[in-house]
Amino acid sequence: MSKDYQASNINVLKGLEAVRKRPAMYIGDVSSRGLHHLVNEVVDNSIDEALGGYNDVIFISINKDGSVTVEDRGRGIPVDIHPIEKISALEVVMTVLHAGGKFDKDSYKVSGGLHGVGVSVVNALSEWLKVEVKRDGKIYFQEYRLGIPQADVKEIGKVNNKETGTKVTFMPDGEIFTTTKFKFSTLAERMRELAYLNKNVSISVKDEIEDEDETFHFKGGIVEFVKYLDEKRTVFHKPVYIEGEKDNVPVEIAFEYSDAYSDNIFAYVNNINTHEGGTHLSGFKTALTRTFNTYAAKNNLIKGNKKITLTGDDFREGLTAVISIKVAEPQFEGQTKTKLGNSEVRSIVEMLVGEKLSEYLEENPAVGKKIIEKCARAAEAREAARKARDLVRRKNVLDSMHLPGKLADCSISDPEHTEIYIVEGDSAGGSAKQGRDRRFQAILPLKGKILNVEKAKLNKILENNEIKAMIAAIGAGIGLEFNAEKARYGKIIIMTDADVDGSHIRTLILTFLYRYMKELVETGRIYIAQPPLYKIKKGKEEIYAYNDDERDKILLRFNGSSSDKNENNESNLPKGVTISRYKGLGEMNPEQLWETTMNPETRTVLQVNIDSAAAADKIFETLMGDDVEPRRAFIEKNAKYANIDT
Ligand code: 0RA
Repeated sequence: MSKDYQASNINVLKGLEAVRKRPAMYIGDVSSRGLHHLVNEVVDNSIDEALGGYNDVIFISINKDGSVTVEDRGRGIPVDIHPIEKISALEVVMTVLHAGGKFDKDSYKVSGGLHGVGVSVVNALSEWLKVEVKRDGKIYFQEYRLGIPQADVKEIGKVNNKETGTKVTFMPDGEIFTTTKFKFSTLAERMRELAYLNKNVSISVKDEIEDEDETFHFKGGIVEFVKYLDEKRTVFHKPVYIEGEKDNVPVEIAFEYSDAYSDNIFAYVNNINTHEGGTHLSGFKTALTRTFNTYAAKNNLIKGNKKITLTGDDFREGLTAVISIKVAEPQFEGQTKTKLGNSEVRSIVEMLVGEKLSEYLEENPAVGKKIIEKCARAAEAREAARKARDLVRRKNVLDSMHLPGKLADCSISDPEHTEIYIVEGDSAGGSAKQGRDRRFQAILPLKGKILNVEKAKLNKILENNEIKAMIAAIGAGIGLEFNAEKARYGKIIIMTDADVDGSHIRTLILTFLYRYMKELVETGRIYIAQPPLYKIKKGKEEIYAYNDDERDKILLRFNGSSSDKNENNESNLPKGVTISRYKGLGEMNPEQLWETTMNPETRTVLQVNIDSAAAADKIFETLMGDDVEPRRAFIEKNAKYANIDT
């Protein structure tokens, strides 16, 4: 072995060690989220090949043994001997940090994920990884353990010269991740999004364990994305599609108006959802308002009430839009590094949208007229809502000085240490009030159904007592005037019964928080309490089970025999063991509620985080729309919001 090889080998080992020592620095975290990020990291490389025009299919599978395979028909990772490292380029790409693009400076490489760390990071965090490359009529192979090659790259077969591609299979390292179980829905959700954003690629996801599979290929790209987002809404026109490129920044936008009250704008930079917005988004908003206002004035479209001027908000009511741009060197800023900072992008997007949208409106005057009329109605409603809000404000209902009567506040006031439980029903609220630690836990019981904010105008929303109570208790305002810094509690914990009604109420509360206090959702301050489903008793011993799996494990421990699916069939139970199923929070006494669900030392709470805003929007729309059937089906299938928390 040459000296050079040994020298570079030491650097490789150091690199891998750094990744394994501080995995979160490279992939964000080591929870389920970081785990799925590994797949995204490999897929991003396949997408890069597609952006360069070299690849049109990606296959992903969760294999029987729990490993994941990502296969593409790109050019295949180069395998020739690297001039400096003196080893196969394939080995360099797989073992050296950030080596992915080294060979390929000119290529149109803008993908690369939020962290953009390369496949070597996936390799370093895998118990084992196998790569197969088809290139130059041959199949090459190499295998690694914890990122370390087990042998040199070898040729293992021949193929047709034109057949090229890369296939990576990896088993995440259980020593690194808190969970190594891949979820079909998490992968599928991201692949659906990628397929909309990259219309030339077909992406298949398969789960060999749960026996699920789905293929995503949308020839209409983001136009289809917008239609999908608005599937359950009534739209006013066909989506407007704008495409162009300026100063090497390709811009693609699709939007349409529906009868919804909120706006739903999804902005992507290099396929990454920029939750916090940035220059591309503000460029779009500015251009939209200006272009429509100019068009309306020129064509004399705003009649009647001359006092009304249309604002940016009016042009965004009911707007569903997808913005997708590519930037060679994106600067990501903000709390979650999802805000685009590149200042040149603002004017690029603004000019392109201004120009192309004016053209579109000249060619499609009927659509233009409909949009302006719709936005003018929004302006009138906004004016009415403002009056209603002023009235409410004058009555001090929104003022945090006047806390709602049924709030049992905590004694500490520093939000850093406090939490509020929003509880379904007065009786559970009563137990929670008695069971809580009153120093830092506040309780707000809500009674009956919460208003569905998806289906109501702002003035109606502000008349709803349960909503007023939440606004006043949290004390940070709502909507555009929301100020997270004023929030009176660090954590907002939603506690509802573990039944279909409970999950409906939880969704209504979440929808309200998502639409009107979004920042709390985005910064991870919303949680869902996890009350137990069962109490299992044997003699004096009492154990709580939070799901069916846990129940079965406990029963197995008691007697070595698991209960049947039918939990009411007593004869299946081990001798002397009883199970009670909690139907509602109200069935627990205050001590039990504290012990199982509220004590920070022993409880588990689910943090609500929205990795895919588009998915969240879709979920709320499905759950809150008029159709009862899909809602019921969804709730039954996803008892715990599989798609919005991790
Ligand atoms: C380095 C250079 C080239 C392609 C790739 C890496 C590559 C990596 C992955 C990972 C998964 N699929 C991939 N496909 C390609 C450029 C190849 C060339 O210049 O021919």
